[in-house]
Amino acid sequence: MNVREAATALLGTTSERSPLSEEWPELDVDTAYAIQAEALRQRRARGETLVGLKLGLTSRAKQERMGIDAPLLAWLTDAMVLPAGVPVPRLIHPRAEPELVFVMRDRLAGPGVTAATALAAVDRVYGGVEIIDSRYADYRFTLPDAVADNGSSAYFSVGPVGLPPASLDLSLEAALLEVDGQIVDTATGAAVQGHPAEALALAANALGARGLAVEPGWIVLTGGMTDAVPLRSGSRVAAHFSHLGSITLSG
Ligand code: OOG
Ligand code: MG
Repeated sequence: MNVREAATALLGTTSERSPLSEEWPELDVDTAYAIQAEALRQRRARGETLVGLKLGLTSRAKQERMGIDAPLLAWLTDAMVLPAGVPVPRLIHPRAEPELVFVMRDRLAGPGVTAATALAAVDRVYGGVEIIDSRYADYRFTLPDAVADNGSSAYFSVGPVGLPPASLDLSLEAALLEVDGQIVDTATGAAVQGHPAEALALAANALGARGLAVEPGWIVLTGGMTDAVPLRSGSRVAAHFSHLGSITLSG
């Protein structure tokens, strides 16, 4: 199997499959990012537009659940945007996670980007919910598997309130995660690398090393603050943020 074949296979997956690393044991993280880039190329060739990027595995809750202790980057396209009120389309085994979301004003590229310079390049911060849907059975995968699978990305929804980042302390911004009326988890922005701007800086430095940048206007999901919860058909998941409003999704 080569990079193009792996990208095509993962993009075409509509039910649980075995991890790529089972048939490709020497798959490394760099090759996995090449697979991710090829999958993005194929998405763009079929008319999707790149709208930003996401970080994954930036909180301890997520790293511990997945058994992987390193963050990853993945791409977001317009086809992944879920407008408010639209039910989540049928997926393999979707899970929902609350995230802090940046919309960029300035271009940002490493090396040397700090949380402070990263935050200064942000236009607005929003609350959001990401719907992940790993193509791998039971969400069991290695870091290269997850990178190749574009970080399990499926859909994301951005909340109704966008604030200038200087107007609130994002390390203290809280999210309450609710499933069918019950609060099941809570976290603050500090769960994400100490401050979500640290995650943005990490992305800018990682992209800079690949000759890329975080571009103006891009949406950046900074990573699940809590563990993700299954989004069952007929159920309702909501994330309530302290200053950034609420997002409700139905499965
Ligand atoms: C990998 C994607 C992780 C996040 O926010 O941590 C992610 C996974 O958990 O399947 O999107
Ligand atoms: Mg996520």
